[in-house]
Amino acid sequence: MTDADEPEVLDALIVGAGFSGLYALHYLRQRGVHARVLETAENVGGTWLVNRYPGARCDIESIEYSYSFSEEIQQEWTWTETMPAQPEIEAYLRFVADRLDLRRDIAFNTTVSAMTFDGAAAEWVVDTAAGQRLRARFVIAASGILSAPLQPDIAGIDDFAGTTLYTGRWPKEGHDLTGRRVGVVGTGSTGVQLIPVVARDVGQLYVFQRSAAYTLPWEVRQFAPGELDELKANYGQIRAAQRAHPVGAARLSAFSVLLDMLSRPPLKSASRDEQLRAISEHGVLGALNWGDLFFDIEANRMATRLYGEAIARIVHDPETAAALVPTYPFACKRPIIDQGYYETFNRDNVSLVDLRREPIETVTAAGIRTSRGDYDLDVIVYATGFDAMTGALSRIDVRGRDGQSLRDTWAEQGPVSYLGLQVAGFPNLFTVQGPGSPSAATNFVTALEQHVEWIGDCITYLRTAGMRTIEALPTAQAEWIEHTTSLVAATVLAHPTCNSWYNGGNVPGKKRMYMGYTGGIPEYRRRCDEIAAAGYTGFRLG
Ligand code: NA7
Repeated sequence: MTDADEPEVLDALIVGAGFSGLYALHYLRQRGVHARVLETAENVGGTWLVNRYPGARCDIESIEYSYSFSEEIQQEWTWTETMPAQPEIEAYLRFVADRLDLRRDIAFNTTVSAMTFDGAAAEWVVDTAAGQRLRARFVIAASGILSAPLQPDIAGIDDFAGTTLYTGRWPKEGHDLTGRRVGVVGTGSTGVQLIPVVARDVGQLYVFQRSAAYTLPWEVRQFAPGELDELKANYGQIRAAQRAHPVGAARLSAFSVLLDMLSRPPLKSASRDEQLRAISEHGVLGALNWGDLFFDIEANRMATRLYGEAIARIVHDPETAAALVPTYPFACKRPIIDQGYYETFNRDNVSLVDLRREPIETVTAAGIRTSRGDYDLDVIVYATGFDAMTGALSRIDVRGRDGQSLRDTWAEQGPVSYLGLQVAGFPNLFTVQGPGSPSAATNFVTALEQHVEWIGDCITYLRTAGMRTIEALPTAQAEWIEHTTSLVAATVLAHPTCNSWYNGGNVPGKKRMYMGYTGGIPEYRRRCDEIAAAGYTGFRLG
């Protein structure tokens, strides 16, 4: 890196060394583009490096939640479990970084604080928190969609005298919870994964639940001897099926369970006997496995009631069972994979604190005080989620044409973007998995490979054609957002009671807008390819 007076001009600067940033570096390198990665953390891995909390796991099968671009990598790497746990994903990304010799172009412990577009030079000026400055023709924001943790707005949070842990920045060396009095705040995917695991060790666990979760019980297992080899021998077919699949994962995943539901009979037409048989045979999943829940809010509410009956068959204490029933529509939040979540509430050392009935008043030195009383704790774990999709970039002072602020643009207009690839007013800044792209509504890895390849090919095209800039047109952006929003308009995702990180409803003050593209990756890829082939329709090239 150079000093402020003699800035190096890179062809491309990549922000983040997670799944997206690593592939972006490799893809650009292969095309002779001089690129460099800046990464806040001390190693590669992105969100899979810092979310080291007990129980952290992906909800897509390992053989599909992995890069498809390299036959060598997919043959050489060995997954041990069907759904990969965090340590294995972290190790996989380290392996990839070493295998492709990526580290020499990554600056670790380097946080980007500001990025300013210099219109005259058609370059980005990138400043780091340590005061370094770089210049680059293009910036690729591979800064992650779930990488900006939300600091919960709870009074007295800093007054706690015990240990405060955040799932999104879990200590590398772990934290021994054996015999401790532990409070967990948050029951999204993270809380639901963590709670059954820590419950086995702690002395007493209090689960502070503001919104109950819908979960999909799941069996995760080790691969049987020879099973992975057989899968690897068929990787060509597996990847082809994955590419053709709307969610970029053709095997079992949280998404495939949801998609399968669409072809089931409607709940509204099911007899009471059929409903009860469904929960007798399939537990909570039986309550949700119906075709009309996504589009018919009444059917969705019926499913919630049935779901409550299924919980009551598992959880012994009726008050706890009732408190575990969600009050918002199923499927408006990401479905959660669960291994023994409800059973955990039958343990003597686990208590549910229903914040709908007794809200948190303050954190004290001794623990958490709700409207009903004090819970004395040794450790508080916050599993309170992320400012998704736009959070990581909004934390950087990004200035586009004429000093336009990206943070302000998204605050005022909502999380706008053209294709999730660029925001109008910010030339030469590409976002991997930006809002309005398949991203979180699909297998993230399949989606990011498509994004990285499209961006890399675009940069190569511009260089070959002697062009210096590419910029999304506001009209194209507006049409795209209208399109992505219209795709979910008739679904529960757009229901006013749906508050999730998908629509920004989990962040106080964030403008609500569904931030995914639900038309499926193949259709999205077709549109992106068509746009590129037509000379980048909807973009201004200069
Ligand atoms: P989520 O799914 O956003 O869940 C966060 C949880 O934290 C949720 O239950 C929240 O309740 C709760 N929360 C947030 N702030 C507070 C405060 N102040 N008090 C009490 N409870 C609070 O995040 P996750 O990390 O679990 O999962 C995110 C994604 O990561 C997941 O979908 C996977 O794709 C991976 P709320 O619902 O807002 O009432």
